[in-house]
Amino acid sequence: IIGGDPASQGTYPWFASAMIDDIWGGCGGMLVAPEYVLTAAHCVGSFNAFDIGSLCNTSENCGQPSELIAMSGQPIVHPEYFIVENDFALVKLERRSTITPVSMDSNNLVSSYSSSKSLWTVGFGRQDPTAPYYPEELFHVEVKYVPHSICVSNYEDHIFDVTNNMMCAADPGQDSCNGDSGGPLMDRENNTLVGIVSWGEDCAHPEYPGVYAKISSQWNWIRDTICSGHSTPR
Ligand code: 4AZ
Repeated sequence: IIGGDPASQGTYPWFASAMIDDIWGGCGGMLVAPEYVLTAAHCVGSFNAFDIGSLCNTSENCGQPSELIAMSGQPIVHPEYFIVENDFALVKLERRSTITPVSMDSNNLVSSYSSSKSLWTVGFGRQDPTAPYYPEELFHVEVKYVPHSICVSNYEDHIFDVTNNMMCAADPGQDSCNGDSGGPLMDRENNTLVGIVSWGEDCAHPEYPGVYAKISSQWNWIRDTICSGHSTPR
C-alpha cells in the first residue's frame, strides 16, 4: 500500500493474509463466507492457508482476534482466468471461520459511481520501492474510482487491456502495490467489497491507475461456487 496509514482494529476483520504454513505468502484475500476466502487467481500457488483478521505480521495478538486456517483441497480458479483477465479464485477452508464475512457487490453498485467516489484498498504489500516487502502492520489507503472509459484509454498503449471484468481506482501518491494482490477494494460508505487487487503498471504511476477484478462482473460465478459447497455468501 503506497501513501496509506495503518488500518485500525475492527475496520477489516475479514481481511485474509495468504500464508504458506505460518509464513506470509505474498498476497491478500477476503473471507466472503464462513468457509471461503476470495483472492486473485494469480496468487494461487503462493499459499496453503489464510490468516484471517490479523493486523500485524507477527504471531502476537494485534488487537483483534485472528484465525490461521488451512485450505481444503485445491483453490477454485475462475474458468475464464487468463493472465490478467478474470483474476478471481475461491479457496475453501478446512474449517469455518468464526469471523463475520464481508458483503460483496452483488447489485453492480459500481455502475452508479462517479469519478470522485471514495474507495479503500488494504494490504501488507510494498509501501515504497525501498521499504521491506512485508510491513509490520496492515495498511490501507483511499483511492478514487476511475470511470471505465477513462481507464480503458489510460491503458490503450499498454500490453494488457482493461476489460469489462475489471475496474480502476487511483489517487496521486496513493495505490495498492506488489504484495497487495488478492486483497480488497472496498466501498466503505456501503460496507461492500467491490474489487480484488489485481494489476497495474508500477504503483501510484501518474498515468496508470490500479486495476481491480470487478466483483459484480463475476458475482454469479462467486455465488454459485460458494453455494455448491453448501455455504452461504453474504
Ligand atoms: C502486484 O504486483 C501489483 N498498482 C498489485 C497492484 C498494482 C500493481 C502491482 C497496482 O501485486
